Amino acid sequence: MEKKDKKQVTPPDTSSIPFNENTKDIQLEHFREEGAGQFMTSDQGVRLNDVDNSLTAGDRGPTLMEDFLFRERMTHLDHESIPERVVHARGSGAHGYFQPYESMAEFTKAKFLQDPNVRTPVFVRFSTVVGSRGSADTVRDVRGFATKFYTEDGNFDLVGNNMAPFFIQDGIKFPDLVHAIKPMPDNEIPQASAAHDTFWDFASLMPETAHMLMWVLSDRALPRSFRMMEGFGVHTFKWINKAGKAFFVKYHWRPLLGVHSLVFDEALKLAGKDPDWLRRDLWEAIEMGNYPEYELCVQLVDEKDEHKFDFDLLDATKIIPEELVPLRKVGKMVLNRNPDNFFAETEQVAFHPGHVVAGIDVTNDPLLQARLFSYLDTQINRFNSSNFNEVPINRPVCPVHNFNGAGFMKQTINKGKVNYFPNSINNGHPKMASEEENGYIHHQEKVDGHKIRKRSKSFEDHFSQAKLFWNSMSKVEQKHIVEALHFELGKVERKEIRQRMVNDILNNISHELATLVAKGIGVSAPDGAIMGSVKDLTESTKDKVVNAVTPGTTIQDSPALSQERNKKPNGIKTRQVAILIDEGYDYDQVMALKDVLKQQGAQTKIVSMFLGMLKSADGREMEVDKSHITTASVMYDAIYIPGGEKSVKAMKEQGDVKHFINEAFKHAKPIAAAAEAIELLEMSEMKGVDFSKDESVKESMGVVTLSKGDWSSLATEFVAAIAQHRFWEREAGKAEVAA
Ligand code: HDE
Repeated sequence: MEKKDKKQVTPPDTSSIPFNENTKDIQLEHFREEGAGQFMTSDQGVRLNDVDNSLTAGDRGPTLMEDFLFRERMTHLDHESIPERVVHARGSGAHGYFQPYESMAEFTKAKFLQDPNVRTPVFVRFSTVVGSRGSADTVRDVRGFATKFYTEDGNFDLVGNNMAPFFIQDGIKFPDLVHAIKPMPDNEIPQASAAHDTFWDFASLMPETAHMLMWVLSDRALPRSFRMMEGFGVHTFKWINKAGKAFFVKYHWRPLLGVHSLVFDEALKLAGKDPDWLRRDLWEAIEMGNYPEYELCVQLVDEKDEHKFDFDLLDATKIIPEELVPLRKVGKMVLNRNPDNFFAETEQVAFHPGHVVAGIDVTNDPLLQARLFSYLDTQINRFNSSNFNEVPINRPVCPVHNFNGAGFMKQTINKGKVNYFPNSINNGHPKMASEEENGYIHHQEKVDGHKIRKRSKSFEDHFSQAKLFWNSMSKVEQKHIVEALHFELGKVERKEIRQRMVNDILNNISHELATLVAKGIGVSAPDGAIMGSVKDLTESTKDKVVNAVTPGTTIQDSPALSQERNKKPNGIKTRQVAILIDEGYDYDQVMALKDVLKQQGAQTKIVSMFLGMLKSADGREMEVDKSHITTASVMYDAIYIPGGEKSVKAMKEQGDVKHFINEAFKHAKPIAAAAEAIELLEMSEMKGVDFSKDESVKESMGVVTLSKGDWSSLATEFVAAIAQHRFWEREAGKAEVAA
């Protein structure tokens, strides 16, 4: 049982950055227009008099060809969309800023990382990968985490994911991967899901996917919120300092609210109840001033240590375990403004891993090299023009002077007679920048070899890190991976694919995993472990933190990979709590918890059968926020049911209330009840919970109750339970994994 000490609830370590008088806030002055108080005009600025009626010949006659106003309006509608992104089509964006904690000059000359008093504007787009633009937010999938830094030295794009490795090693396999995971080519089924024959056929034949599969099958594929999700740059990049010294660098984004996930059943239900779950959560948090915050951290490796690892730093299916190279904090990103226009900003933002600034360079990772081609190419397809960089959301904050501009949708009007270089007519301007003037200079690297089409030998090991991931999970997380495979492979119609996944992929990761999965998907369990069982490892190294390991060491357990084992006391800020009541509720019991939850930064919603004002037992009134039909337990992190004889009696007859409670319990969420409301819980399906009553507050498997006495003690215990997020002991017994 993984039980944390509940009393240790302290606010998150926000490592705040003071906004002192010297702070320079670089402004993103993009062209924004508001229609308030203005006349409506045509595209040419002509004031309009009637946009309700077409120009017709007579009262009931045909529309005239000459109706240029109608044609202008209709043409715009007909052309209102651009091709959706082939992957990462569904996304949500936000503006904010990034500020370093200290100068990184020792490692990079990138200007935005030099001065802790400079705030650089950013735009972030979070996305799902597989589904189309209208698909649901909560599906099992990788999430994109792409950040555009508008630095004084030009735009830097950090185009990452919420998972640290990737499926494949060489970009030439990307079209196959995308085709396999996208819906089937004949019937376009299923939408936004990997659970079909083509994806698992491909995966079962491609052992290099093994490590990433573990991540995608883990709880990380079901983030509770974009605000509670890690980000990773995936590839190894390079930083170069003023002296020309290079360091290998891996990027990590750490959310200050901690990393939390949904359970799969909850994610499936949310996809129907609120397909915009993650988008709405991000938008509303920013509107309410609860700005999402992430710390940028890096793992830095000296160039001379490149070959000291038992994997290749250029292989994007590998991570550098944090126990080998610890994370170093660089600065903080705060997302504090919603976009004004979804299309103009979130849809039109164009990222590219090749958008780098002086002090940052790419490496020879073959996956990254392929991306350097693909992103420019895909933007040209989306915009039908190479001038996408002139669209406001993509424009740098620093001046742009070059001769690239002609072509579709040119925005800037460049003046002068010269559009070539070198020239003498314009005194050689615009001119080249020297290294001292922050001119971009690629880091020099000796490259010498034969032209070959062959994978490097150092890329051959596909299973060690998949094993490491499996070994590092808590028991509950391992159980979730097994259940995810029961679902994903259970949807595969061809038995030979299911069997191949078990024999050729899973059994190479863990014999135990392969056996548990085989049991649930109707195929035979493999005979024996091909590469040795991990059972002993799982038992012996679990919960031990391995520190200060030097490069070259092979590690068997990385607690940092586990969300559960790595959980920090992050408080309950922005958690959603439903308070279930009906007429005759106890007003004081509602307010006692509502006030404390609010103080701690959580949000409460009063839920009842119908909307409107609801009378308490002593005649005071309260407004209902959500009716049963408009909400569901899956939209909350926790629930509270106050007493009041009449209220509880009414709710005992309401199927929706019973379902609400049972579902929250099944999803391992904290539940609190006061006085008579405890009877409601006793009637529910809460196996194993201790309801024996006394006069002090009681917590049993995340169910917090108090029959009478001081309601503030109920509030304190409930806050501690919400901070724990989920109570996995309720899942025990369902499928004992790795036991
Ligand atoms: Fe992408 N990817 N990708 N990708 N990717 C795109 O570019 C591609 C990869 C990622 O919010 C596309 O503008 C190739 C890794 C994000 O606008 C496209 C390869 C990582 C986004 C493309 C990869 C990513 C994209 C589609 C393998 C994590 C959304 C639309 C060689 C480091 C950005 C677009 C946004 C989008 C190609 C692999 C992250 C087609 C060829 C690894 C977050 O260009």
